[in-house]
Amino acid sequence: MTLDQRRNLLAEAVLYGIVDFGYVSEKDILAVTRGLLDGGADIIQLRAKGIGLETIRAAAEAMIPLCKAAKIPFVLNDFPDLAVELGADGVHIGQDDGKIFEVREQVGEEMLIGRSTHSLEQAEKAMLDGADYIGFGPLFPTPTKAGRPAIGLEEVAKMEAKVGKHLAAFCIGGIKPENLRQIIHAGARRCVVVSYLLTSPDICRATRFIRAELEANP
Ligand code: TZP
Ligand code: MG
Repeated sequence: MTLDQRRNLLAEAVLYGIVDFGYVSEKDILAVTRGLLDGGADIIQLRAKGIGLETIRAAAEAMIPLCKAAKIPFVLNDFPDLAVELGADGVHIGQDDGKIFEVREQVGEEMLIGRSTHSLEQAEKAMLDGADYIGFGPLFPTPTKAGRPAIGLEEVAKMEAKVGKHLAAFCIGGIKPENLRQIIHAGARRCVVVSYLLTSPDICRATRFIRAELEANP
């Protein structure tokens, strides 16, 4: 995928899915990835905290062909060097994973860089520092990132006006059908959903539902 294709897909993206080893066992990686893709996720990330590099590499190598076939960007959480080696479309880094310009030097000009942000200030800084997209959250308390205080919904509109106008900004954290309308009403246009999708009995159907809601409420 060229950089232009990656950027165009990102610009259109509304739903970002994550295959998170906290919820998915190794043997289910492919089925879960397929469920997210078939349900209409616009981007897929592999997130594997505390997992050995070889296991991460194997999971990524299984997921990448599926993402390629679906023409959906594959993003690796952490590990910029491995992202380059795998030919990932993007790398996602947190606030403690170094400066964006340093990661840019590692991954080159062709790869998307996403940054986790937890406040309006961090979101603006990530944009100015050259992130291609941001995650903004958690909006609600979430077991996926336990212990991190929720931002709350008042910040969403401010973030969308200052940052989301200029780059893809995905709201994240505790998002599920029960609060989806609420976040859309607060101004969110794009989101990342992890635990709700990954613990759904039918991942494809759950993904389709979230996507349809996001599209129906622009
Ligand atoms: N960053 C901020 S909140 C979060 C991450 C990775 C977790 C999102 O997962 P969930 O299960 O959708 O709350
Ligand atoms: Mg990280």
